[in-house]
Amino acid sequence: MAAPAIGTRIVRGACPQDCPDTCAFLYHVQDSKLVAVTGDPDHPMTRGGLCVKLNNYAEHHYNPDRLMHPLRRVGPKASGRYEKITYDEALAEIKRRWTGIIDQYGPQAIMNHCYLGNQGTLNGLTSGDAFFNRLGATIGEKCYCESGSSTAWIMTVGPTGGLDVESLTHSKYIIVWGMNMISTNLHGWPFILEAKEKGAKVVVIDPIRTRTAKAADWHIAIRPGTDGALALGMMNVIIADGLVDHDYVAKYTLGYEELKARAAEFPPERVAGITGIPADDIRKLAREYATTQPSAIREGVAIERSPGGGDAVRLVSSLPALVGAWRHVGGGAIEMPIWEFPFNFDFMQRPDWIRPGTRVVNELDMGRALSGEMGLDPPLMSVFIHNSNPVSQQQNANTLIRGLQREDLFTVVSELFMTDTARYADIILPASLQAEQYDLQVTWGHLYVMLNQPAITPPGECVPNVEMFRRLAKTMGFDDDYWSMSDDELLTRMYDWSAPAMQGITLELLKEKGWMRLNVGLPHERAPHAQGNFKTPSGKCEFKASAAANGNFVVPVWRNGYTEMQSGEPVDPVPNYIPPVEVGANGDLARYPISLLSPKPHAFLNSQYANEPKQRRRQGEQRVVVHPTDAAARGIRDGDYVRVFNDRGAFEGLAELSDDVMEGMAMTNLGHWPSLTRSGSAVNSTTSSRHCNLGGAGTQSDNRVEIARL
Ligand SMILES: Nc1nc2c(c(=O)[nH]1)N[C@H]1C(S)=C(S)[C@@H](COP(=O)(O)OP(=O)(O)OC[C@H]3O[C@@H](n4cnc5c(=O)[nH]c(N)nc54)[C@H](O)[C@@H]3O)O[C@H]1N2
Ligand SMILES: Nc1nc2c(c(=O)[nH]1)N[C@H]1C(S)=C(S)[C@@H](COP(=O)(O)OP(=O)(O)OC[C@H]3O[C@@H](n4cnc5c(=O)[nH]c(N)nc54)[C@H](O)[C@@H]3O)O[C@H]1N2
Ligand SMILES: [Mo]
Repeated sequence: MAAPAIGTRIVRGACPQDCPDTCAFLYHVQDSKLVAVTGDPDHPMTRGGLCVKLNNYAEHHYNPDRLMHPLRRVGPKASGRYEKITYDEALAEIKRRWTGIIDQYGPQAIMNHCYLGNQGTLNGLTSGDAFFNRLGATIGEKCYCESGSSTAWIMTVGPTGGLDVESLTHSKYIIVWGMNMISTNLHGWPFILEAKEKGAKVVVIDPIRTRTAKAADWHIAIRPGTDGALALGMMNVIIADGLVDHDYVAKYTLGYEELKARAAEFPPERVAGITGIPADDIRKLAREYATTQPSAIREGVAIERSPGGGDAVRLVSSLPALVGAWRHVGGGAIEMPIWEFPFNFDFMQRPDWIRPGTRVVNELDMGRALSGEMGLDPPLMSVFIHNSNPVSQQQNANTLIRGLQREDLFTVVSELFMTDTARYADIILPASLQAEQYDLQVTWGHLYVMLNQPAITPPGECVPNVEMFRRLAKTMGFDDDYWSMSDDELLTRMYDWSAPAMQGITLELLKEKGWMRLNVGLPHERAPHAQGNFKTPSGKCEFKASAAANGNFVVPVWRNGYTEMQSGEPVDPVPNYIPPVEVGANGDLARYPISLLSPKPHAFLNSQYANEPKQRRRQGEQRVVVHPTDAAARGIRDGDYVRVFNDRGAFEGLAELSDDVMEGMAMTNLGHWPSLTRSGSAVNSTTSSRHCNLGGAGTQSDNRVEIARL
């Protein structure tokens, strides 16, 4: 890095985004102005470079469209007509409306909807939980992402960080499974490249020939939602060919005989019919994976986005134990290492404030709840949305829009920008951006504790989420100590600083250094399950899960800390292949022959930066990638505008013909703001409300549509 200009002050920070990289920032400040944000060259993951989304992050703070003051709606919903009010007026209005709703319907008529616009401990996923639990509101389960994978991972290996991404340099065989790392985990990719340079083979399992697939040694194109069958087919071959590590299995696993019986039902020929992968490729993959040690699996979130996604993650996460990959440094699997951080969720989320019997609504069902489809009693009369842009990101968005249009619904949105969701708000509260706030960033892709220190003051009346909830609590008359604690007092209690992983790490040291590695073994020596030590009830890798006795549960973190297990549908103790509903044989193939995927955009972070000119140029307009054969059958040429539709909704985009997608399949990127597209709609107008079989997650990959030339 070049030396900073004279008069420049450097402040250490951390990227706020919902991304496995959580980069270490250097804020460059001149005369109280943020002039640049660069990546810390000393951080082992960031290595000095930021991604296309964040490399003009300083300018993002000065985007003229930022919301600076609270606003009150003065026209019809979504008309965009607002008047500027003071923060105190906004708080008074919220109190007046909520008090009325509570008097008439009780506090459960209010629901919080928060996701990961910001990933801080103070300002992130759990930032509203304590407040809304204290209020007695309906509990919102936060199931946009990873809730299915994490439930599955915890059922199989327990809450363990598993393989460290930095240890991948020691791997000899790496499967990137349902992840487009070069777009979504860019700073993890160099470790794979280093392994590749040392001779490792890199395999990508993805329906699409992505940038990552193109950079790999072998791309295996799989039909969406069939990963469970592929894992069972691999197990079938591994067992039939005598490639099981029987010593490891005997000592450190549970339920091998049951798993073996299940795998016997999935010979490669059958799996080929389900997945579309040639049987010989399944055999080759299984043999190479089992015999090339250390072998590693980098699991992407996409595996969960299908009706059987939860069991698919259980099966994929069972593979390393079967072949003894965990024995080695660089062997095993990565879901997310977040489980190594000693959070004190009881303090963060205050589940002790939840009143017995409080109802739970999955945030992904907020549209159905608001539009009356769920028949809730009392109905939802108010929603508070922060850190999230559900009109763009929630599946089956048209149902949500119908709900948000209700004149009797009181909607508060805390935002940085006038997003498509904020347009439905009655009151908008302006939020501060990362260089303006203090936080300890939560990370889910590496093992460093990251402190973000404020470099500049927030503009106008913008405040961090943590301060917004302090003000709301005082307005609502809550007098608990919690609401008077400083940021540092809160952080001191939100982590167990005396846990072994935190030895030697303090807030004081973090203020000086910016980031520190957890004490969980160094990348070149870490093999956390070489001798079992799984964090399951049995201490073993559970091919047959003890936790299945709890039914279909949601990990408490995603549930405002609420731990009462929801037994709902039973869960098979031994994972199985559960076929997709729409993409599979039962889908409406005649009317909707195309299966549509909506992976992450390269230049946006979910819907963030989709309003930034530079990132918009880089991402281009909303496109629909169609296979040439399907295009020819519909008279679609490259560069035509097309309409993509099903019974749930429609959107338009620019057709791009490519065999990067399989025949019968199409792809469009998530993240475009509906209001910034030509049709005023985006991919989630077509996705369904269905859930994955575990953890309440979504099924965005199980979506059938038709495409027509405009
Ligand atoms: N640039 C960028 N980076 C991001 C984000 C972003 O929006 N933009 N978002 C962040 C977030 S919130 C997350 S969760 C991560 C997610 O990062 P990834 O895990 O990479 O997630 P996706 O883009 O959803 O999907 C990855 C790949 O899975 C494939 N896929 C879809 N369905 C299936 C399936 O059924 N089976 C298999 N095997 N593959 C399938 C898709 O084609 C896609 O290429 O990325 C984070 N990083
Ligand atoms: N079809 C389809 N849909 C998907 C997915 C898919 O693969 N396909 N992926 C899903 C996944 S993995 C995820 S994680 C979700 C993401 O869903 P969201 O978390 O809702 O996604 P974002 O677009 O990042 O929206 C976050 C919003 O928070 C705001 N924000 C940022 N920082 C702050 C802050 O400090 N305070 C406040 N008050 N607001 C802030 C941003 O401006 C932004 O509008 O989307 C899901 N939706
Ligand atoms: Mo996500």
